[in-house]
Amino acid sequence: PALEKDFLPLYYGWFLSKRSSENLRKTGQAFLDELASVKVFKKESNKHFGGAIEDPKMKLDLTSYFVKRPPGVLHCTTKFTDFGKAPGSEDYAQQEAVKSSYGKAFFLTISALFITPRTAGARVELSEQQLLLWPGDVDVIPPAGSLPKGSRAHVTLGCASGIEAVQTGLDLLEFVKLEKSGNKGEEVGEIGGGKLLSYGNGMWMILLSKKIEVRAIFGGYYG
Ligand code: ACK
Repeated sequence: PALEKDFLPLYYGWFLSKRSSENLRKTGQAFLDELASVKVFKKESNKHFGGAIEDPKMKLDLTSYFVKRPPGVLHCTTKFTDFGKAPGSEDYAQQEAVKSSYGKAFFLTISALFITPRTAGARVELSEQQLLLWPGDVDVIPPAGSLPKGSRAHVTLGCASGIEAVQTGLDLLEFVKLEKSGNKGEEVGEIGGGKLLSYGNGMWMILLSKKIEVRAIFGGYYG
């Protein structure tokens, strides 16, 4: 038996393999490049992504707009434990599913990519088994309240200057909240990977016609 409490990580999550990370980054970049050349997006983008364009005649460079990109391999956070300081950390770490899955390999399904004026991310569709590792207290957006379990599951691909990565999951919850309230997004056409939806306020999502499977190891990040 341990004499001291376990040292908890900064966060738990699934860490994509190097190859899956590279592929997902590439797919994300291709999405940004293609989106930037879509007419309706260009028309709208001045308003929401204006910071990225100096000359309005120039193509918006979304890759440099989302200038803060996660270093190393990409991940999907399950629980942000903040080295044990975050509420519910100990409970989460003690769960049987968390302990028995630690270090195990998974396939995650990416069903959509999204951007907002703050963040770019990939939406993760969790299986029943994967939902066992999902905390009960993170799919909450005040004042709308709780959204279905796993609603927040995402991989951050990039953040605009001055925006922290925590925002990506909050932005995804905002999409889900809009969906719940009847705004399923306006279909504005097909681009390379699937159906492009506009939710207003600079929120865009592409529903992948072919979902992406990524390999990932469940574990903790200690920084
Ligand atoms: O992109 P992410 O999911 O958002 O992955 C990073 C990771 O933890 C390391 O910063 C996420 N994160 C940061 N703060 C929080 C928080 N308060 N709640 C949930 N996730 C967080 C961040």
